[in-house]
Amino acid sequence: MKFAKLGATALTSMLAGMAMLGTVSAETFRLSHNTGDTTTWHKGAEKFNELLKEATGGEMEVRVFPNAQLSGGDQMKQAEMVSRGALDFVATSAINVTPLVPEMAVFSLPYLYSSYDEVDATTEGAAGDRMEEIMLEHNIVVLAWGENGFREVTNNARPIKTPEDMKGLKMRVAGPMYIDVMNALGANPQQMQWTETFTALQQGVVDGQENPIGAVIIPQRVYEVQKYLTTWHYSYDPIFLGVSKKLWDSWDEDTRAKVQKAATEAMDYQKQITREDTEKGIAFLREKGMEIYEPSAEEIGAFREATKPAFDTWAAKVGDELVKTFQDSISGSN
Ligand code: X2X
Repeated sequence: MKFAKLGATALTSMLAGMAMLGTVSAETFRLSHNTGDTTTWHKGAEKFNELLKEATGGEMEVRVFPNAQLSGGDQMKQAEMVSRGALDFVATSAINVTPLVPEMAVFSLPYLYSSYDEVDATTEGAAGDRMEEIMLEHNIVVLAWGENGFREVTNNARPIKTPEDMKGLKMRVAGPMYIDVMNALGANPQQMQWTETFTALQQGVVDGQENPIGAVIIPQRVYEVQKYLTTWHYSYDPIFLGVSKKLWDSWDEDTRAKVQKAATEAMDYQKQITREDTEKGIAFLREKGMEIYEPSAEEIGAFREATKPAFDTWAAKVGDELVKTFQDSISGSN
């Protein structure tokens, strides 16, 4: 609409009309996430904006900032900013929160999960509730769980079929727990921002990385700079949509209900498209020239065995009781 072309009177009456419809008082919140604008993370965040706008008749909207722009490119800093109310919303994955809330590493313990049913039993059950309580102690309200996914390993040196194949590989990792896992496998891990990883792979600064297929590897075109992928499913990484407690506390019941509903639906959608894209993903990656290795149950067992020291170290860090809460939800689902 071109205001310049409207007469003053027309403009005044139009603004009055908008005020009656409640559109003038629109409040825009900021949502940060740490992947690119092609990912399912971004689509889930945009869906949240869409649903929230709809539910509030345009009174509330969310501007989505990808690539951890709002935290100066530091993907681990987003949670801390939401925690102190410097950021409104965040969509990020568990591993990024571990510097602030070490317990969040529980989700990604190597080989904790072996299916989506097990994952859903935790995020939708007592385990998820417990994590939400812990996050709330850090002033982050977890509105809903979405999915980054099972993290698969890629590299440019050789096909990974056994733990021995990992030896000596320079691996980019996202967070502290994965450093220990890579060390257990004899690889050389290096912690690096996700936004810097594509170039590092391209230039051979590192040989490989690990990320989920549907949420990240495909939309961020990792296949353009990586030759080999092994579906070892070694670590699950959820994402969540969170809001600062400060902001949440400022809303009345009705507003909270609308925010909650939009968040739940947006993350359900995000999880669904992530699973669909992951399922179709292997064929797509083969078409793009990647060599995919799908290990057998027995071969997976060897990776589980080799990463056990890192599981034990981090189970102790997050606390045995929390691990047991997760394991109980998991065994209840089988
Ligand atoms: O940095 C990564 O690897 C990513 C995008 O998966 C996370 O945020 C953990």
